[in-house]
Amino acid sequence: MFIKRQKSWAIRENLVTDEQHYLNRRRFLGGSSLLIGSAALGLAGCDNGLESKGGGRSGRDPISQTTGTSDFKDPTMDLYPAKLNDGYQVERAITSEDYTGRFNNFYEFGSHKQIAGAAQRIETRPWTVTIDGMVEQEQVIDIDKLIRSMTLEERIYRHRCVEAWAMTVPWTGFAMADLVRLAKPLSGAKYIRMETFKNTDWASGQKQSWYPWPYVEGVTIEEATNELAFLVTGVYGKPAAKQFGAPLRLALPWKYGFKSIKSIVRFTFTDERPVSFWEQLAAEEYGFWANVNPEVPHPRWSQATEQLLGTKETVPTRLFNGYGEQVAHLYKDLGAKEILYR
Ligand SMILES: Nc1nc2c(c(=O)[nH]1)N[C@H]1C(S)=C(S)[C@@H](COP(=O)(O)O)O[C@H]1N2
Ligand SMILES: [Mo]
Repeated sequence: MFIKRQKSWAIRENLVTDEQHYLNRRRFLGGSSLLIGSAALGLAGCDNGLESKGGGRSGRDPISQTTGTSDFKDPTMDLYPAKLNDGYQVERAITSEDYTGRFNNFYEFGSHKQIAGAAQRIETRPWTVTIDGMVEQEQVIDIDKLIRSMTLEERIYRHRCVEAWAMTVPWTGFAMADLVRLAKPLSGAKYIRMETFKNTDWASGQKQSWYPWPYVEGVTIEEATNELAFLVTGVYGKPAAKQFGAPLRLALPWKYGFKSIKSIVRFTFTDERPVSFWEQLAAEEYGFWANVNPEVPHPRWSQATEQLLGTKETVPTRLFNGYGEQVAHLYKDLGAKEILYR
């Protein structure tokens, strides 16, 4: 079933067949507090036990298969699990890694969800991150040096894809504000443009020339320094599996998921608003702001509700994905539609 190719929108079948896994997870969590992070639970390594009970996966161990970590030892392993920051918890159950690790958007590897196997081709070491543009001094930083210069913590965030599904994930990482501090932007800089790797040996999707590779995203500096903007190095209490966007991806929980760019190689500080990958393809559908807003439908579907991955539950969508308290002030001069587009 996992191997079967599905249209990117055909998530229903998956959601139904995964119910068993979800229930197991709930039982594992004891139904008491669903808000506990993987640091507290020591979740890393517990998934095998769940897997054997799950059924429907023909006895494989899909997590180790899809993460393909056997011959690669992550040099930052000793930093996990990081301390849970309990200022960032949510009322929803954490979506199981068994689900989120196999249902991904990563167009570099195809326009369907089952890219986890193919994504193992990313070579996450050596890896450098370039900080350039309107900064005091350009820097090319080794990823391990960067990670070790930051204080990692775990945060549980909701994630809302523009396709109307949602998940709840325990990310590990550091505040994007700390990267901005490290970059020392010049006073004229207003935006940060971010880029994913470009490597057709790894990512066959990047041979598709009708897409404007590399994947690009952008935020204002105010957004980047908002407390919620989080640079992710790990998920589920361990270094991020490649399909999640290792070794460094963004999490902007109040915006539609496509803003949360994966496998970042460059941060460019600029006074020009960046044009994102999706904005280049369809600006009327995927605007710069892309803040979650139940009142403004996508041109082709409603955004009023969202389906929780791994369950049959559909819940109302919340403005700014429920993070208005932290971010609404950034957009006070924008109208309902502008909150999304413009
Ligand atoms: N480089 C890159 N980053 C990306 C994407 C992508 O296709 N390429 N997809 C985005 C979308 S649409 C979503 S919903 C999230 C999905 O993250 P996940 O696979 O970890 O759930 O990644 C975002 N970041
Ligand atoms: Mo998405």
